[in-house]
Amino acid sequence: MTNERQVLYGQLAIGPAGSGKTSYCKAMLELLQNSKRQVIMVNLDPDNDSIPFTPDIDIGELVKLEDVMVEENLGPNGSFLFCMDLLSKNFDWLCQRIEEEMTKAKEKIAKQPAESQRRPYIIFDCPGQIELYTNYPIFKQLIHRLGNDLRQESVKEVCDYLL
Ligand SMILES: Nc1nc2c(ncn2[C@@H]2O[C@H](COP(=O)(O)OP(=O)(O)O)[C@@H](O)[C@H]2O)c(=O)[nH]1
Ligand SMILES: [Mg+2]
Repeated sequence: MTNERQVLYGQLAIGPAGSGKTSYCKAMLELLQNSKRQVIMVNLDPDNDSIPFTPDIDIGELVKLEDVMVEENLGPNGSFLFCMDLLSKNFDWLCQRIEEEMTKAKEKIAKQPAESQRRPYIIFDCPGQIELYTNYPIFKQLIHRLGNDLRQESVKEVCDYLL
């Protein structure tokens, strides 16, 4: 690949709370790592208490559910929506973080033997609250903007895994 605009492939794990999204993301990460693929893991669930992998990007860097509950005097559901609204308003932050992780991933790929060099892959572990998909445009906007707004890369094809 020379001047070709590089394409970033990935998945969003979407489904009801407790349906196995995080477990699925972990299994996908292990599968891809076994084939020497560089993977960028993104946790977008502010209520993901015990993540069984280390996310490269975490919504917790931007906002923490427990802080919102205290500072905004909201219950768990209100705090959750507050966090997602904040993420929506800070979409540029997410794009910037993805670009940073892409740079790191490319540096690692460059050190791999040529025959095992493959494009990085991105996995989003998404929240389970169904109203985020039925009543709010945030995830529709997220997928649309991921395809359009990333300056150096684009998320060209995204598979939604409905669990
Ligand atoms: N029996 C069974 N349990 C699972 C499976 N996948 C996940 N779990 C369990 O279901 C619970 C919720 O899984 P989690 O991945 O956190 O779901 P999430 O809320 O959708 O992210 C955890 O206790 C998992 O260990 C599966 O394929 N089979
Ligand atoms: Mg989860």
